Amino acid sequence: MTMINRSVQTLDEFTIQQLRMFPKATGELSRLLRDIGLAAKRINVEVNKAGLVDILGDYGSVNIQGETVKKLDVFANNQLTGVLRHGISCAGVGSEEMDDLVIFNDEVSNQSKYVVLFDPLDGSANIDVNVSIGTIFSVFRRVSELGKPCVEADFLQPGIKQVAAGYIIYGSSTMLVYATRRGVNGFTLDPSIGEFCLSHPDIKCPEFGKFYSVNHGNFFQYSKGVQDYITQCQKKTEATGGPYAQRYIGSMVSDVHRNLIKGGIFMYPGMTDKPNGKLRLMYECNPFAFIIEVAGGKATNGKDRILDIQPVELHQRSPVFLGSKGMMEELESYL
Ligand code: AHM
Repeated sequence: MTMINRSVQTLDEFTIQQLRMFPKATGELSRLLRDIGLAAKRINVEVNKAGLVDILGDYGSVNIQGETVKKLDVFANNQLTGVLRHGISCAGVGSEEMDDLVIFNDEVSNQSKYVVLFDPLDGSANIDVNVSIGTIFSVFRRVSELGKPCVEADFLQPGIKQVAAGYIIYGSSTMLVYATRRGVNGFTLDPSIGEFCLSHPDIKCPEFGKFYSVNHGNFFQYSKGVQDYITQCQKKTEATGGPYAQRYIGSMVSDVHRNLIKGGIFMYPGMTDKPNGKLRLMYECNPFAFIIEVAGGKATNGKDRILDIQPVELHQRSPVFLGSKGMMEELESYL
């Protein structure tokens, strides 16, 4: 018989313990995180089956039960939207997968004080080749009046206003990492009990690391400053301890997760034909900038702090540079 290790704290136990430190807290954020954790467990099950599509039926085809097999990113999007709609902590959601916001607009949701933005399955192009992918989320306290449906302005807040942000990485093990202003904590899914268990308490991003992560194929489309910095990363110098190792999977959750834990810098710069790069401010840059900053690192768009950018539209893109504080400062001297 498997014995449960009582010294291990589950995600629920951890958020409730945090809540007890604030007697006036309502517990809505804990419930919200629990809802996201539940969606993550369901998505995890499907992601783990992804390699079986060839024998179980391709996406879009009809499976043996007569159901249409949904694309995984659509499945993930529906799961997250569904749990948040049926929970009691969220007034509406925005998703990288959907053009428009979903305002829940029912009696309970209109009383909820949070809105959530998410990228349900980031890096989904990597599914076919069994590379880790992830879910990214960002939580804002709404600014509109409680009791009414939430509005676009609740979502279009600068990243500094995030109450929490996090990600789930579907990797060699599945982890949920989330940050509030109080710290960044990581939980690993224990499949034997189906719970996320605290495995990485109080994560700090090392001040310097050994990794730089960037799409080298786009090198000649980057600005001179970025090119010079990348070239510098490949040189041996006393001051930086370089050369750094280049690590780039092309799955932001995996690339940033590694650099958060081990130290390093992640870059998706603007390019000659795409001055704002590829990644989305609200779904990718903001949540990771928040996590990295709470962990002691830095995040900019090459000029300004990501968290200070006032968004003008939900799906806007932004160049992004984030990671270990010392490496970011080195980069800034080139830009
Ligand atoms: P997606 O929104 O199509 O999933 O793309 C996002 C991903 C990020 O996870 C990753 O950092 C980036 O795209 C990689 O892009 P590129 O292949 O251009 O380097």
